[in-house]
Amino acid sequence: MQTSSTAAGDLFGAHHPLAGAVTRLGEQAVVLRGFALAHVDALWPALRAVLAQAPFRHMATPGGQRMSVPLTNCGRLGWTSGPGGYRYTARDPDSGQPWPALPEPFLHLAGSAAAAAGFAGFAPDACLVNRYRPGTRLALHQDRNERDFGQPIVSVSLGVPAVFLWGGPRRADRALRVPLWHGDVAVWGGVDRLRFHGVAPIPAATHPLTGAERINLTLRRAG
Ligand code: MD3
Ligand code: FE
Repeated sequence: MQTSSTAAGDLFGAHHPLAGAVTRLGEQAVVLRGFALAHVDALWPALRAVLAQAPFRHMATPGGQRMSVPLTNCGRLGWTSGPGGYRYTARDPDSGQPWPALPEPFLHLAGSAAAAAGFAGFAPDACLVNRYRPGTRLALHQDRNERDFGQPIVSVSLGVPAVFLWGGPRRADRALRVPLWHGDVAVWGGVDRLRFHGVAPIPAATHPLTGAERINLTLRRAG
């Protein structure tokens, strides 16, 4: 892992230990430190509106285990899990309604972060929203339910910091521990798209915006 600092400037706001830096995790994987800070004022109310329409819920794994991290979605397609496996659906299975539309501030942030990481023209059609409370974690896994692995994934961290686990192409590969703070945006694509990854148990901490929670937005081109 290599972090290079550039002049942060006021654009990023204060309070981020590395705002403006770029942490390179792989040939085509970077963390843009504090990139979302300038977008949070627009993102947050848009996220509240999504949650009012499609609240967080615990899904079950295909094996029947309750997932500890509740989730919801917005966009044309939403990621779901259940006895039928992992899949993208056009409707919220709880309400029977289409998922809420992808808010414009989400699209704007995803497109500009992808472009800054070298993936011009990224237009996501799916946003998975994960909510982490203290002690919850996400076990090492690969994301392979999308149609085109050539498309990048943009991930936005909000609230309480977390340790991201950045593995290799095989589950047994040793994972690097990468701290992610409020406002960090990670972009993964190309040769790094199928790396194993996860989230270590979230510490008991509070953040002024989210309270005890970490919220992660994962924007993808799923269809
Ligand atoms: C690296 N979520 O929902 S996003 C997931 O913080 C997921 O909620 C995590 O992993 C979270 O599937 C991490 C980061 C992420 C997403 C996809 C990746 C990292 C990735 C695909 C390839 C490599
Ligand atoms: Fe994942």
